[in-house]
Amino acid sequence: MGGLMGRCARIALTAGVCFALASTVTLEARPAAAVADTVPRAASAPPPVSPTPQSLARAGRDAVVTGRVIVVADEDTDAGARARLVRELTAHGAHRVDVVAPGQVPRAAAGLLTVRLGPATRPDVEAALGDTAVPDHAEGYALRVSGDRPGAQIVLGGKDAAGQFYAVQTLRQLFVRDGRQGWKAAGVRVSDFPSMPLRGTIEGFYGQPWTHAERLDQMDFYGDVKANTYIYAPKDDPYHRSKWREPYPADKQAELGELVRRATANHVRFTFAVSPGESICYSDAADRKALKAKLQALYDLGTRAFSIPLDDISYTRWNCEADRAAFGEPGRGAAARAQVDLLNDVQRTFIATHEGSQPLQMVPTEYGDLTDTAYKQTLRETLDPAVEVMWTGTDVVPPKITNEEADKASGLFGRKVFVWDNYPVNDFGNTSGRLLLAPYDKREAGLSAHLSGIVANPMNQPYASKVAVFGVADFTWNDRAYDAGRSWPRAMAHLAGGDREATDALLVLGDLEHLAPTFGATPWQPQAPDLTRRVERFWEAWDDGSRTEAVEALRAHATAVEQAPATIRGGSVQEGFVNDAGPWLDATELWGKAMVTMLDALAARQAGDREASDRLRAESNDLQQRARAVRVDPPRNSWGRVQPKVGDGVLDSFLVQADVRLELWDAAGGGENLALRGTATASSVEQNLDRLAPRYVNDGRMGTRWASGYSDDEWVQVKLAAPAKVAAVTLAWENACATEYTVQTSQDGVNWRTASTQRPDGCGNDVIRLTAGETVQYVRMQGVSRKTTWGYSLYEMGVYGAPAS
Ligand code: LTM
Repeated sequence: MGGLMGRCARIALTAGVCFALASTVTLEARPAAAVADTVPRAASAPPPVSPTPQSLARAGRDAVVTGRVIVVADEDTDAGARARLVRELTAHGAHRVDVVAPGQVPRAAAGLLTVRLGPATRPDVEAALGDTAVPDHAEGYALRVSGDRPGAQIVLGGKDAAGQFYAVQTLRQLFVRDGRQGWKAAGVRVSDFPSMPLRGTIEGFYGQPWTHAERLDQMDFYGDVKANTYIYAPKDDPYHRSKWREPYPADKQAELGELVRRATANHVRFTFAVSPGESICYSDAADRKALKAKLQALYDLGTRAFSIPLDDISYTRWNCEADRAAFGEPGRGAAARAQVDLLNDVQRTFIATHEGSQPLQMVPTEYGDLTDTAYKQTLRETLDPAVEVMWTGTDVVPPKITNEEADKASGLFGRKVFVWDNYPVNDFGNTSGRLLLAPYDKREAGLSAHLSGIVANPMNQPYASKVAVFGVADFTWNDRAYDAGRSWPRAMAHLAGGDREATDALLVLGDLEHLAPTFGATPWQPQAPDLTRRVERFWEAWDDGSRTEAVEALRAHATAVEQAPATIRGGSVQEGFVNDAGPWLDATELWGKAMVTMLDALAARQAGDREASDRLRAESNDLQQRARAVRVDPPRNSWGRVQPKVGDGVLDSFLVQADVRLELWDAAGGGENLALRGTATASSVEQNLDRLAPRYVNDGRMGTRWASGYSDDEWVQVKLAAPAKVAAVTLAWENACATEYTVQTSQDGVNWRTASTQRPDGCGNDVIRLTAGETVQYVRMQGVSRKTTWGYSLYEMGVYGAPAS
């Protein structure tokens, strides 16, 4: 006994923690009165908990964390839950944590905080939970925190091991300060469980896969947000797709083993996906053997969940002649027959024979629509009912997912579908230069009734992806209580380690990285909604004559933009996020400075100081040039070394507009984007596709675009509604941009003057300033040479100036 106590005392000194599942531990009791004195009255609202619990109510007093805490646990207590509990108690005021078995809580523990952790059916846990309901639901838990006399007690009872772990994850968010030094846990009763069985991410993007260290960090993050699924499916891991037959080299295999262990400790199912569809011969016994050997290698590492994605492959050709004989001529029905044959075989001869394996998952080749076809019919009728089928929504990137759509998808595939949600993934053309930091949104409450789960396909930037994944975890845990507007700041607070200033800075950045594109013309999340409102209010007030107030209000926000990067880099925000966002932070600081300086220029001009105004305006334009010169370097995305987009279409438009107002100070109504009311025409349209028609170049939307035929000598022009004095032209280029072009103006659309020749060093947002002396009605971008073999592609062409009359 003495030996054990001695060890405990030593450990307590060094690590602050003492584990002793032995029954013989005695403790010196802290005087009960000292504890009772510090017991606070129950505060009104408990701290916010994410994901939002199904039921959380105030109950009794808060429980003060005493210097020594007794944890009651046994061999049925989840190891990960216990380790985390001890860590959290230590971080919140416990200098010593003694872990004892049930029934062996020492008498001397009176007055100390007691924490019981284990299965909800363990007698001491059950008794202490009292009338706090234990949900009859996998991964569910009940939690009771009570500071009521005689002894403060916290009880965490899990329906299963994951439930215990999640109870601790909830408790860790209930600690609040007790005076200056101490901590207490809010007095609550929680009965909680997830609405969806599968919650998490699928690393399923193209481009540079995450590193091993980044993946390990993600597993811890998923544990924190109660996400239980990580599907390993990086398109550019050769052993996942192109070299699927080959085993992982030893070093990669060792990493995967470590990852599986870290996932398991966090109650995350590491799901191994292998994508053979580009080259498999479905009917070939050797290929099937190779596939199962690949799965077996991962099973041996501890993996118990498997997926066979068959997305982004062709079903108009076979990979071997034998498949033609086995399944018929290539086509939707034949492809489905071949796939089902393979998948049923894997489900029945591998999954079903490997103990502990979860049902096989698959991604159909038709994953993003609601059209019934021979392919879906075959899957629906012949795929083993145990197999989970993934679905991305009504498109690759759907603008929304409704209950009706999910219900229809379930009908088409003959089972509840598992959503592969292509947000915040940024591996496709429309996301070029973007970090996607908007909240997870537009998924209808009630989807849990129709889906088996949702996994987000994240960005190549793992830490920046946490903003959206936090929301996905929140939504999938409790879709009916999900509120994007409430969840988003909590995600930022999580990244900022709870620091308020850093959270606010992240929210400012998030607004500037808010645009979420679809594969089509219309983004499903708008760019910079907060800044847009502020700019609109600015121009209204400015035009109403409240110019000083207008400048003051917007300048305060512009200063917040300018300072956000330094705050984010200040130490509280996760370092990985700071690295992921580096180029965007560099650019944001410059854009913010440019905005502050331009507002100062407006104020100076308003005050009659033309000289100061001109100087400040030039300074702002110089800062904008520098902001435009920033590059994402080195790039992690397939879109390469491009300009990081920051509040594009809002912040840069404001600056152009302000600049033009200064240029045309004496002209009435100066500064509008006159192109919006003009008519666009072009020399050609790529493949005569209506969705790339010239009218999309001046519709004011960054998600739509015009694209030309594939030659250098192409142009697009806007005829303004009336003759105007034009001070600036803006061009927002897609990846197919010009390496050289001219901006031409004309009064009659026949005789043209070259106003400027441009040779940009990358595809970004160009601003071309013109001398607004002349009255013109036509403005044209005339291509000279192209960057790619495609044509020219412009999201928007803006023409800023003042009507001539
Ligand atoms: O969405 C699916 C099922 N497959 C691919 C993904 O790998 C890719 O990341 C996304 C976004 O580009 N699009 C896909 O089609």
